[in-house]
Amino acid sequence: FLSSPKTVAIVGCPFGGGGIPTKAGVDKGPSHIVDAGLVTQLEELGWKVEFDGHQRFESLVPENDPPIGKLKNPRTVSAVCESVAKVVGGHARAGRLPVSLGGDHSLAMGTISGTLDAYPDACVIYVDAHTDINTVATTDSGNMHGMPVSFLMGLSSGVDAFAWLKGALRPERMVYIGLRDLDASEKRILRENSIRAFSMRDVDRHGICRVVGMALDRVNPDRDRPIHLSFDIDALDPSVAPSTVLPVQGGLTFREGHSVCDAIHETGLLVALDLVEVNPSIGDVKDVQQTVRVACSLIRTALGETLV
Ligand code: B3U
Ligand code: MN
Ligand code: MN
Repeated sequence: FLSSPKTVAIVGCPFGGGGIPTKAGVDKGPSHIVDAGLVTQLEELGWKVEFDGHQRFESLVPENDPPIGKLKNPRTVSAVCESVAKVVGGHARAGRLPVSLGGDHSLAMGTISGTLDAYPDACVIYVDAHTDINTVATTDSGNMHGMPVSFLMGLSSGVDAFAWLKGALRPERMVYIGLRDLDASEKRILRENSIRAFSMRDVDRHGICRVVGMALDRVNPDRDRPIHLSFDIDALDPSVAPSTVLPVQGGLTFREGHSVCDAIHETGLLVALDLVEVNPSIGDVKDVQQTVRVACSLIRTALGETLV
């Protein structure tokens, strides 16, 4: 295993095409997070920071993108994610730690593919209120931010537009933390594929530190695999992070969210990080400020900030 990256590459992904069409604005998340001072904050932690700019996806978007089955904007989502995979994979191969800012969580198809290209033995810790694992066959909404994991695991095959996606993520290399809002179809997919999932009930029972420990034991028993942390801000309770599209009561507290990031940092194995689903169009100015501030704080903690 390579020595841990010393340079962070911030990849702004202003994309909402996989989100809920009536709740626009998630594409403005990255600029808010960067404008809040993330680059300086990470430099102060001792990182070299390369701001890779906000990606420009306009030229990739097809003029006409009718649904494929239920899937909304499928060619657009695919093209954007393929591009993100190349950018993230490039940074990872160059020994930098990509921090991808969303944007909606369909982007995970790109970010996680990029990580797996560079580190085929990587594992994924997916922190979310949702499993985002609906397949082409099970999705009700057709919103692709509810589906990235099924594509990454090869459970949604047969869509030509996504032929580039390898589906190489193995179920035993991925684990969820923070779940509390699953479709019945998603519960079945978890069972059928033996995917380990820690819900808020597990956090209630065991405490967040034990949950993260058990999650790592599952995907990284010898603590020798690179880790991709994909953090959906809606894993946090809406009282902590209100400006997001799909708030669900009963989420992680401010400290619990940070404990996850802290524990992952402590492994020394973090190679890529996503922070997604911050939507500055939701809530008032204070809500947005609070959510953006929490997002920056989670990122800093995952990258080594300590309290004392
Ligand atoms: N499971 C629902 C709602 C949803 C879950 N996660 C996201 N959305 N991002 C769906 O639309 O698939
Ligand atoms: Mn998500
Ligand atoms: Mn979510």
